Amino acid sequence: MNIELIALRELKMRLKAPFETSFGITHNRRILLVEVVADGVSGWGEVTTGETPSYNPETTDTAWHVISDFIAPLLTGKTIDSAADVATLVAGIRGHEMAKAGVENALWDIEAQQKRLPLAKLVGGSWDEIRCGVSLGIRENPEALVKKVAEEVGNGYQRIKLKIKPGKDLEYVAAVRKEFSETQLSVDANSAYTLEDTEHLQKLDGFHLLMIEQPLRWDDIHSHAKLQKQIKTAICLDECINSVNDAQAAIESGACRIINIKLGRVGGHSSARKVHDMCWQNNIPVWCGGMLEAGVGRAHNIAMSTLPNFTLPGDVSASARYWDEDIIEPEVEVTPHGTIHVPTTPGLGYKVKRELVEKLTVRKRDWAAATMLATG
Ligand code: OSB
Ligand code: MG
Repeated sequence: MNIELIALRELKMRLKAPFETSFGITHNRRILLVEVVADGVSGWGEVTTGETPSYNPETTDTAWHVISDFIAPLLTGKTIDSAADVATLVAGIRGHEMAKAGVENALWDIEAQQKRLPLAKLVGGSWDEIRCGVSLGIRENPEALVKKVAEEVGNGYQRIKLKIKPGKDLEYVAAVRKEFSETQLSVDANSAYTLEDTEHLQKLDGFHLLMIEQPLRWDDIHSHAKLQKQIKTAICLDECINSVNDAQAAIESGACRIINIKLGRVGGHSSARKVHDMCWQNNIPVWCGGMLEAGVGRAHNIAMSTLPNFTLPGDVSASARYWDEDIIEPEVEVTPHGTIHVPTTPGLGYKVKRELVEKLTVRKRDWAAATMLATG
């Protein structure tokens, strides 16, 4: 694959409803899209950073910087055998997994088109339908949360995840569990607690939750291992897992019984597959986490979720939950039994709506290989 062009753009997209986590409220997304052209074939990737460095250290602006000043100049004009080679080429750049993933994943889309394979098949997936859950932001009161849960259970979602933080936890979970005794429920703390809250967190054991996601510090596997020994509820790590090495450290130390794989957080499809395999070999089930993605990121998440050890419902849900109009067609839709049918056409399986993308773009920059400039 001869990388002829890399185009980076920022889109401004308004969420249909604000999303509140323990670290803040998001109204508008600043989304970076990467389009790569190799051998005349165009592929798309999405950078899944937040606007602020509160989930992980990356932001829309750090990714813009790292892609513009390091990744795009490094890759433009290079010839590679497969998309997975991108990870090796950018290995000298430390961290910035989401920036790297945005570019690497665009090349996976291209490789899948060239091989006439759906992306899901190229990454090694086997499911033809994936299981979906929803992640619900923090609400003003338990009643409002119960109402939202009822709506999403009614839509067919197979697992409901509640965002929690100190002061907005037990009472909310209790209210939901009271109304929904059979529903698969989990909670996500986004690092809002410390080991000093152990006794408090033990109280969650009474609600037979599927898991508690990332209760402690974003970079602290060791403390999660201590906590897991003292609570019955399975810990699922999110923020702590940026590589297969992190997954191994977490598994070997007993820091979690489940792992949430986010394609951006681990650096793209090649790394995600390694994390998946490490978990699979150790009987740790995985599921696909979400970052309030637009359609391109969502499509990549669907492909990844077809790997065999993705046995728990992920946070990959319908486009219409986030956007008035998504940037892909068809939009991502969820069946009444809470699944998404995996596309079977080559590449991403969804078409990027170029006109809409253009309309939403607030800045754009591209890099063309020298040979391409010469030939126009
Ligand atoms: O921790 O999973 C998380 C959104 C932004 C940052 C972190 C997280 C989330 C979500 C939303 O839970 C998942 C989604 O619906 O995309
Ligand atoms: Mg999470």
